Amino acid sequence: MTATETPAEADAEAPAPTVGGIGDRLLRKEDARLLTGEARFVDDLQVPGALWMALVRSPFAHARITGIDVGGAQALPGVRHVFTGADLRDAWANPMPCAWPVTDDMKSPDHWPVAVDKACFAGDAVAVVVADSRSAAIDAVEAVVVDYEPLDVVLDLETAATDGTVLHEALGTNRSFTWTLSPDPDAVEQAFADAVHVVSERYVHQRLIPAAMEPRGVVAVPGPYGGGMTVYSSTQIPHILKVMITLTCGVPESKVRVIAPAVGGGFGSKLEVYAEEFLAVALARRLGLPVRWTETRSEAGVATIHGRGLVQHMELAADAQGKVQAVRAKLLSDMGAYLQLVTPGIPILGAFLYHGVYDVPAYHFECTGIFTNRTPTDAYRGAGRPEATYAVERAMDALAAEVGVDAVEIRRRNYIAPDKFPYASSGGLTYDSGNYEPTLDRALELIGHDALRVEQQRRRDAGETVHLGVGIATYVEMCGLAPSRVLASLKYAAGGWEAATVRVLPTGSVQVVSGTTPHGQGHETSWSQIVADRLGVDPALVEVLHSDTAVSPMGMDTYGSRSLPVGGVAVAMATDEVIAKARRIAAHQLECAEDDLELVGGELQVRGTPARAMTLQAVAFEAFSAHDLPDDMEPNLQGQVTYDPPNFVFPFGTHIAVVEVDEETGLVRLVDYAAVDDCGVQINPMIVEGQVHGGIVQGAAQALWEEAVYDDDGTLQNPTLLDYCVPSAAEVPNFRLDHTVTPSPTNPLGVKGIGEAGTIAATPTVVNAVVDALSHLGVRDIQMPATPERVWSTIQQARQGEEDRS
Ligand code: MCN
Repeated sequence: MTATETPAEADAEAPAPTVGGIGDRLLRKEDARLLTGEARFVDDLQVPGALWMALVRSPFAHARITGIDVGGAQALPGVRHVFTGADLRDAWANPMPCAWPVTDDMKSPDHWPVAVDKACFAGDAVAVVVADSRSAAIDAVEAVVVDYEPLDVVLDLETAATDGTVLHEALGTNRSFTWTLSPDPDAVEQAFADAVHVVSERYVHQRLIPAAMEPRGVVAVPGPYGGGMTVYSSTQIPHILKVMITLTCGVPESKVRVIAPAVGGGFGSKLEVYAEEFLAVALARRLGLPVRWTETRSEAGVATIHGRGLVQHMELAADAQGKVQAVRAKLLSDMGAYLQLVTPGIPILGAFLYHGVYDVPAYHFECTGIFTNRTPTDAYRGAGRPEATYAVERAMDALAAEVGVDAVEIRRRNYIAPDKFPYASSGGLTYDSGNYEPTLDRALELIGHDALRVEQQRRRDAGETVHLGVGIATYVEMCGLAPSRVLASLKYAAGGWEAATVRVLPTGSVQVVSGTTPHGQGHETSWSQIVADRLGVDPALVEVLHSDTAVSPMGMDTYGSRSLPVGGVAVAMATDEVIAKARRIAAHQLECAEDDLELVGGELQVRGTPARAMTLQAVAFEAFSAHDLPDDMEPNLQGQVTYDPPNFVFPFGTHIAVVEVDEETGLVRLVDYAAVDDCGVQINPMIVEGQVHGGIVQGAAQALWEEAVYDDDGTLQNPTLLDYCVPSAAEVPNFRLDHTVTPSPTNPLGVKGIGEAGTIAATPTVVNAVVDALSHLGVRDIQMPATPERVWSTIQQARQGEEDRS
């Protein structure tokens, strides 16, 4: 398949897949152990003799620490030690890392696992208790007496940008960096000067709490290497964590083993290295005993990174027909109190996408990172790309209103035409493949768009007070992080490759070692399908090992919807190496030319005489016994690949939401939703749909329900799930899903990622629907989340505005 195909066309053409091969809806191998309780999460681990750690956290968002009295806590039963930041100063080889210094002059304060002089956000650790039991450690936290001198807080981004109170005195400013992408500033100026229509909007992305099902946890166990450390962590990135433990704690890397056991979701929040991980290692080292910690839910609200948190100024310049000629996006992005692992890079991941799926000749993007007295921000599902998609898709609706056409028409006029791919965007990226209009057409059909518009008008004409709104967004995202050279040009410290080993064991089963770290995405199933499809074996014969740096020493882990387009592709390539080697062995044994062999159903057969054949199992045993191999061949049946992709991949799609908004109460109900996504070739359509389902709910949650709410002193008001509104199945309708298939030409599987797509699309889709429902009342925008109170107030303001104008 080379062009876009609907599923029906693709099925008609493709050869029948093997059972459990590429394209099959194989049930997830992982699920039995997850559903039966067999899976072991960090907190389930039995570690004899382990001490428990609990952290004393600042209740103030900004306060000087003038004294800490640990005496009372130290005297409590079961308490072994209480350490302050000063006590631990010599435990660190370096401050905690930020691996993405986006500009040469980026400012970053030293960030220690336990604060020394002052606390910079409510939740910042100021001391740590080590005790025999978890309850003893938690109780002792209450007995540590800390003297604080509260300081003025820096909370508002726009105020902080102009300085005033400076959070980190040594930096002299709250601005960490300004990053600019402006390939042709004159062209942008000219386009705005010539524009017939200009849209200028300000959008605010509230902070979100990632709220993975499993809070974080860590266990650090001295050994097994002399002077070494085994670390169990609920992390998405065991490989990166291993490097960072060495850099921060000074344990030689060859002596560190990191294991991510079963991990209950992360959504980017576990693409992180945290104070508690370094503390557990440092304390286990100092005390010579295992040290462990499990986060509580309300602790997670303040101590695990937050997502989003930015203000966008978005401008479009368009001609008389509404064809966009230039985009100008300026951002203030909330870093929180410190830079975590990739905090400054998050807005940069969206920087290239503020013109979205539209053919826009001139482009300007700039982002300033601001320090505030709040929990640090970092990657949260979509990381930069939901924000970009929100800005452009909301602004396109505003442009439609300005030009006087509908949301469908403005998009059709501006899409990048399918014959322009690969498309060199004005932002500097090359979009690999795309065909946007079929996803719009199919989504309109699925949702019954024309009938909805009739019903919307009927309700308005009848003077009903529950209004119908239809919101549309077409998105494109860049994922499959990433070509290492591109990451280098963006100043990201690490590479973007992925490693895989595939070996056929002597008795015929297949072992895959992957550098990816699944935490809900079903890699064991997908990777088995890729291998089974190529080898022609049963996927049940394939075992996938991962998430343990001693088993899988090479890897770059799971984030940025990279696992399939980088890690899965590496698995496919390693399988091809196995096949090439098996051919040589079989040709040698069967005394034929390699080209005469074909691989059919797990057997290498001589073309035309299928009785002359060797099963892969027989070939593997020959490789193992090594009695009669071709000259110069190593005795194994194994392929090993480290794959660095040549480009990102660019999934896309169109989502449509239908909402009902009650004018009298402000209540919004999400009543229907259609999503037509294109992630290239699908390995397992059922997993793809699951990813889209979860993604949509997460994106809709930003639009309607979720927000980290702070008071004026910088205290988080809703850290628990009683107050923080994570939606359940009850809040969402059944989704209508379909897809098109436009393969990526940049990898041999033709795949693109899907892990973040739903979240990227859903937020603007739902907000567009809410605004559409109320547009006849004069509402042009609404602040997220669109809670009943906020919707109601917005309607009143719009009414007041209309009255003032008349
Ligand atoms: N897939 C497929 N065919 C495609 C694309 C994907 O069959 N064309 C399958 C893959 O084989 C894989 C799954 O879909 O089994 C997701 O693949 P991919 O898009 O490569 O994404 P990753 O595996 O790299 O997952 C990361 C992504 C991110 S960045 C976040 S955040 C996220 C997400 O995945 N967090 C999740 N999905 C999550 N799902 C769960 N349950 N929990 C999280 O924390």
